[in-house]
Amino acid sequence: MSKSLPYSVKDVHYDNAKFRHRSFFKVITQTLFTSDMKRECVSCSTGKFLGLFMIFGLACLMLTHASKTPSVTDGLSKGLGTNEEQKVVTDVGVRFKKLLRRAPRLPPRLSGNEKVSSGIFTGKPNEHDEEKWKARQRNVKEAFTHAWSGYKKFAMGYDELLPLSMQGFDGLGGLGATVVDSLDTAMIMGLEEVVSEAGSWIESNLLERISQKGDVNLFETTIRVLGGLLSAYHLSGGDQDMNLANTGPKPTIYLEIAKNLADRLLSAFTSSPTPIPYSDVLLKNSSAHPSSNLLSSTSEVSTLQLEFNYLSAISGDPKYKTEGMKVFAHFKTLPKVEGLVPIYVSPHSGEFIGQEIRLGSRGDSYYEYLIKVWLQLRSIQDGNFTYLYDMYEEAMRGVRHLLVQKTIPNELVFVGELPGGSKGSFSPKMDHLVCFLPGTLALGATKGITKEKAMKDNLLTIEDFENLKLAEDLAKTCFEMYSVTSTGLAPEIAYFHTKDFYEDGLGGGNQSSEYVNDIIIKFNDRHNLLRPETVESLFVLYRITQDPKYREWGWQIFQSFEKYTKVDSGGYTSLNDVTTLPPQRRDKMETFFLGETLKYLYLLFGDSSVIPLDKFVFNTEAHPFPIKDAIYLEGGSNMMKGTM
Ligand code: DMJ
Repeated sequence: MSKSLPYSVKDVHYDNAKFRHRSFFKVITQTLFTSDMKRECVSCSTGKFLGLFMIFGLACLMLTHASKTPSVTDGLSKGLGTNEEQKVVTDVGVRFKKLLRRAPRLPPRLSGNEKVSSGIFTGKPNEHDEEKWKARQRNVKEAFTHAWSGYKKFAMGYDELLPLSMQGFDGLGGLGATVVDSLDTAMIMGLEEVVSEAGSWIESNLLERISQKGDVNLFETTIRVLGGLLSAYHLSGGDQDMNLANTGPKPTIYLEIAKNLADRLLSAFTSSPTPIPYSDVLLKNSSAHPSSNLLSSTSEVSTLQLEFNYLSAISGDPKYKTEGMKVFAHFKTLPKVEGLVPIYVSPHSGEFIGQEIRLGSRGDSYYEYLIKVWLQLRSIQDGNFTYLYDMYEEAMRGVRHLLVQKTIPNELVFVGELPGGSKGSFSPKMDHLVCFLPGTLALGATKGITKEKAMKDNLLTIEDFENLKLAEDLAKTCFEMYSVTSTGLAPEIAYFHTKDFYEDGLGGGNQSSEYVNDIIIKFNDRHNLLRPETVESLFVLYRITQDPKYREWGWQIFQSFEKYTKVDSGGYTSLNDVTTLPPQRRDKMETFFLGETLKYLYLLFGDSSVIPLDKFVFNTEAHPFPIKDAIYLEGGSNMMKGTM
């Protein structure tokens, strides 16, 4: 990985004064000094004195409100703001010096990006802003409490709440998935009562459920239940770093259950004749079998490793990591299309099946885990896992080359699909699931630190900049998929108007959106399942770029969830159609609304030092695991021993 370029040439195009924002003071002074009044004033000596006095005073005002055009320095320090930076803003002399050595300006940011922005970046958000975001964060916490109260009242111990029919439903094998998926969100939010209720339920019921239940999906159980237990273990003080839970069971309880569950899940690997695990596990007798079409999804078999690696690290038993990592080692050897892979793989032959390539369903988190597993393991490796980074980089080049297109008429950037592989035609279709990608791209570019720091330390390559640019462009498209609808909520799938594709009369319903002709929403795709991917990306992009517009976008989305998905009796519900008002409701609260959507919104509106992205990696279900050199060292003897 080259570390040579401080920034891409693309980032310093030109300085076009026409587009630059002019402050109120500039407008006043410029008007004043070109008017007759100015000429009359300077024609007498009092006038001259007054004129000079005014010039001096106005110059001071201009300097203290110095040009708000985003410059390299401004753009990068936005939202950061130390006390020192704040002082500089009010210190005319220092400000003047700063002005003299101002770095080249970035291209102006225009239109859509600015329309919901809270203002031009001026360094640290002011006190009013901070209070505003704290209040908004409290709103998210209240939403979580409302969601949990509905679940507790009507569905405690079931996988999911059906909020309209006010009952529980076991759609994920019957392990009380909502309880486990919600627990670490409650810990992060400091909701002790929920931590205690969820923790006690887990302690009293989960082991028994695991030993008695039948079929579960390997991937869903790993990311939601195993992932939830592992982050609860960490956040409650399991490996001693932090303790966000003053209540609930001891961390070793979570670890014990996690190991029991993972031991059974391992049968999906050990029963398969290849390194590709079967998709389903019969928990009660630790046996596994393939799905009905005999295939596994590419994303499913490659989205287990963060969890299994961390479990190996904290249990001291390398078997979980060994099995999980065989999948990636095997994928490394398979042929790909510019790093992109088909969405099905056979556990019997170990080969990819079919040609279909997409970053939506069945493809998505393969790409996410390539970079996240590398981030998790990179500090202990002797280069052993560099291939993951290489596979990720190659895949992102493939995305940029084969899948990225722009819409007509407004040039929204989207990531389409190749239903027939590289030789088939391009489909301008994007699942909402693809909206995980902006966050992953940004994380992959800076490795979790801010863009400002990465640039200062010369860490970004041209490819990193290209990935960051794509991340920002795509995040905007994902946000517009919400804005374009009548409800302000995104559909499950969107199509995009291109030179080869358009269908009339299928807009999102919000006629005031300028993208109503760019985004096409087919009848069958109009539902919303309370999914997290867009707010996940907004959270990561806010942490990395510090651009406040991502918070504002997140706030708009949150308000729409509040307005259209909240159920009075408790909980939130999926919708059938986001394009009509009032929207028809679906009667299901997915576990990831509590595990992911509300967690990411809460973190987006909060202090950036909570769960920092260079010290934690979030699994695909938003459960954070620590990245610590020592605990991931190869071999059981070097791993931190479970404290049981
Ligand atoms: C979650 O279970 C995970 O984020 C997964 O990777 C994709 N689907 C859902 C959320 O939409």
